[in-house]
Amino acid sequence: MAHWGMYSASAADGEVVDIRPHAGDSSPSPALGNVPGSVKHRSRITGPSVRRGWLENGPGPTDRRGNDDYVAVTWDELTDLLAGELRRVIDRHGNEAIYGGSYGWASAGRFHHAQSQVHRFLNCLGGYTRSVNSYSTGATGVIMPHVVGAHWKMFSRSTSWKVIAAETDLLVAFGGVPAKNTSVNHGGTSDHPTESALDALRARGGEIVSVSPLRDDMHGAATWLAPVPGSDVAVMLGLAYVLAVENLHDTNFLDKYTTGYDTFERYLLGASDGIPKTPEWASAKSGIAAEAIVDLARSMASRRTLITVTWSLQRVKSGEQAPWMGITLASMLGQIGIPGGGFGHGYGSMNEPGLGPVPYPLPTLPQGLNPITAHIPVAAIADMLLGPGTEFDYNGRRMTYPDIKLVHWAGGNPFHHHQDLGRLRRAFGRPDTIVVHDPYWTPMAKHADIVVPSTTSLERNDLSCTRNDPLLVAMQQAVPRYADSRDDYDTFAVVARKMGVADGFTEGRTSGEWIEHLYDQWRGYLRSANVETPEFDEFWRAGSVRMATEEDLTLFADYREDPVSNALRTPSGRIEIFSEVIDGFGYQDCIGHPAWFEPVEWLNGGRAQHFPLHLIANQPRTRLHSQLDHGATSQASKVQGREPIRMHSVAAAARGVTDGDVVRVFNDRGACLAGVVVDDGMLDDVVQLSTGAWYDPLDPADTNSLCKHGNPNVLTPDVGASSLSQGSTGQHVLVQIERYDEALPPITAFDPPTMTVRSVG
Ligand code: PGD
Repeated sequence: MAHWGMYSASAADGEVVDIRPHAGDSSPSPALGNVPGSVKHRSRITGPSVRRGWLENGPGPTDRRGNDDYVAVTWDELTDLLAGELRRVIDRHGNEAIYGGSYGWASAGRFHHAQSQVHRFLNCLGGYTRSVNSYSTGATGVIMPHVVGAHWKMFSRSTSWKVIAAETDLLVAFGGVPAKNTSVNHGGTSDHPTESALDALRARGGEIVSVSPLRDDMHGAATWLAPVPGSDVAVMLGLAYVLAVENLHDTNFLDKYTTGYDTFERYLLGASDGIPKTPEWASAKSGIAAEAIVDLARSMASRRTLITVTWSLQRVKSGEQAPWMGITLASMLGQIGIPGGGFGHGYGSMNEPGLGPVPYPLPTLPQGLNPITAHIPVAAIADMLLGPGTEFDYNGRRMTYPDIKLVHWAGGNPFHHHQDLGRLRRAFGRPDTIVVHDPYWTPMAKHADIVVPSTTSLERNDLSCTRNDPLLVAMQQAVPRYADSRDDYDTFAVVARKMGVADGFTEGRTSGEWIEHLYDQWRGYLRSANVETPEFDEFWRAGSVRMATEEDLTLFADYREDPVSNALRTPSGRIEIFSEVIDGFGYQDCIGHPAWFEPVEWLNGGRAQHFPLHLIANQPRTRLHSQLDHGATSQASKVQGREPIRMHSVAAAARGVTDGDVVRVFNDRGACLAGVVVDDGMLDDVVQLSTGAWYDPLDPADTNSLCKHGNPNVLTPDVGASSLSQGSTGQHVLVQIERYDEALPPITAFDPPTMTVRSVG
């Protein structure tokens, strides 16, 4: 099982040579094609390694990270060095000085889950500074609990695809429903039903309107409205205005199930700020014709309508507003809680929304208790490292960044997920020590001082399952451990022993015993719910066990049915169109109700005079994030070895470039090369470059170096969505593009660093 789906593998000579998708998968992910050849790829870390400068000079801030040689050490040496450095930092600076936030998707599997392992290990040592929220839903994760009293429930208990296919007459999808993203699911998946559900909706006569700058954000036929990127909230306000002035809004629903509509309406109609949010006003912001907005609003009010908002719309400055305004608009239509109507968030952002949830707890490795209270919103890592002691706002609190001396990372690649990589590199120069566990020499591993070679999930046994999939799967080892790599669990167990906390960490179990223990524990839960499952050995032989999932869900149906007994976990118990709590925070950039905030990175602002193209830095279709970027499917998409950038023919012609050319994409933060694919399925001045090409600096000594390979995060802004959430805003950035006429530098991202012989022992 992988995040991109279930499959079986054939292996020869320690390498996967062929894979077969799960027979029950209706639309297997193309990313499966990256797996063959991945075990022994030259970018694997063959054994424990230490950065030469760290080994020779000891811990401390340095500008050599990302630009140094490595020295191979033995496992015993690595254990001594790692245990000694953790002990030094804890004794001298306290556990708060360890940043163990360690964000990242790592690989599927309930036991060998890298974050759970590193958190459990650090908790045994007395804790660490942690991170909260995610890069996926950084703004949503903070705003939605204020508005509907929940966050993850919006996805895991979303209206089922089956219900949408059968009941929805009009699907209005802000950000579309990009099928490429549904090919992945955190923790794995055994089926990909999105495309067939959309086909079934159409076959029934249902209509789809996709509001997105990219035509292919919607699978199959749809009315395509292409707004200026970043203007969706203005479009939604224009739609809401029509509903309000034409009396098409459902005042009964608003009275019974929501709070604060009146205050919002004063803003909508311009009574509170002097700006009525008319369709003409929305048109001026978005470029969508006012008549189209009026027609759509009327059409929405006349039919069973589901409004969806993708997660990408909240991965921008003021990202809280799109989901908040989406649910406000759906509240005005009054169809929330009715099958096929209402609101959805995250369809097309990951496979999970629309799939039936499992009604039991899943097998889970306990992470222990972290007594350290220091934490940061996850995307504030560079701010924290560069500004120890600095104050910042987060969700109504004034907090202070801790002084981090040691960064301990397992299972993530900040050079994929973070923004403004030049700034991140400077931030990574500040701590005394960076420890990275990864199977591959990713750019993050090449910035580490202590490099711990991990196995991949193909080299170990594990259990896999997710909240919204019926199968608990026996992930069976396909190949032996590569070279001198180790499971993260075994690494932590040995270091824990050295530091005197082995009992707490391992509880006396090997990894095999843990897997069986977690299964048996889970089996016990199910038995108490009168559900029988096979003994572990039988399960392992069979390869999977099927669980019942809840089908035919409608989001908030229970709330609609009984808003008193099933009150939402908000202060009012209702959907908060106006939040007194948020209003009370007094933030200028996130007020008490959904509102339009002019973006910085958008085509209608002053910055566009310098950088006139709007780049959408979205998720790739050929891989998961940066994982297996060297695989066959990902490599086949590259243009002259560079990440493809899609450009409209008008923008391409204006710059004298055509299909297959290499261009330099730049702004005042950085620059990267990319390979042109001309595509008119977008506005003239929109370009699209996915995340995930491994960062590959032309000059590793220069933190702001050109990336030869096409990583858009050298360009994106490292600013929080707002004072409320501080969520990541990596989705949108303004750029300029020019043809690259110099000799093409070779791609070196997948080459291991230079290994040297140590000069001091
Ligand atoms: P991955 O490439 O999945 O990216 O960012 P994330 O850091 O999750 O990195 C996972 C790493 O784990 C890989 O290096 C892999 O080799 C390693 N790994 C796999 N298995 C194991 C294991 O068993 N042990 C260890 N130690 N390591 C392992 C994803 C993040 O990026 C996310 S979720 C989103 S939604 C964001 N999206 C955007 C965006 O839309 N636009 C921009 N510009 N930037 C984004 N960044 C965010």
